[in-house]
Amino acid sequence: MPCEELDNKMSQYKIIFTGPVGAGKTTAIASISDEPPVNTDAAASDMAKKKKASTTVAMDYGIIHLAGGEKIHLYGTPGQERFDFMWDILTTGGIGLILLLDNTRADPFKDMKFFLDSFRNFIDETNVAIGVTQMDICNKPTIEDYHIQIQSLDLNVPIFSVDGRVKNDVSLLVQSLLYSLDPGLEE
Ligand SMILES: Nc1nc2c(ncn2[C@@H]2O[C@H](COP(=O)(O)OP(=O)(O)OP(=O)(O)O)[C@@H](O)[C@H]2O)c(=O)[nH]1
Ligand SMILES: [Mg+2]
Repeated sequence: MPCEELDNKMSQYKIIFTGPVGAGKTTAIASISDEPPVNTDAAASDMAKKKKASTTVAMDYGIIHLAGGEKIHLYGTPGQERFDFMWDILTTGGIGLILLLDNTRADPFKDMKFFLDSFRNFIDETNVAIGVTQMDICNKPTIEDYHIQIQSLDLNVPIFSVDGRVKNDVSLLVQSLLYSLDPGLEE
């Protein structure tokens, strides 16, 4: 079989990162990608009062190469709701969702409910794992508080504290999603 055909037969998976503005989606994909990531960040004037000067306007893209030749494609959504037309486009064909939440935002539980609701159809068909970022800046609410909120929504979702800038943190979050999809993957 020609190498090109063989390559096409290797498994390819797609994971989507979402969450509010500044949660660290672009940063997390850049941290974990095995190839230089693609991003579509643009300067945003309404972001001036925030700590960052740019925001994603279409998507982020990165890729993880697994030992067996499989590839995990990573897509990041824009956080701003005015670009929410991209959300459906980006989830098509995905196997799971990573929801990043920023613990310094005014109401991270409200953010969590909003994104779980916005991606409800996709989550119902796949799975979700949650990473809470910026806990080094603001340590409340705690991960335990998130667990209590999630239980009140009658969901069972892995939740971790992650720093989007730290490859190992993001990697563990991705692994927890893959494991919740297929416990056999742990081996
Ligand atoms: N202190 C701290 N900074 C973090 C952490 N995670 C990410 N960051 C920083 O927070 C900022 C996040 O920015 P982005 O990665 O652009 O956020 P985004 O989710 O892509 O935002 P949008 O594209 O605007 O929706 C960056 O400056 C990161 O370096 C964390 O856990 N702690
Ligand atoms: Mg971004």
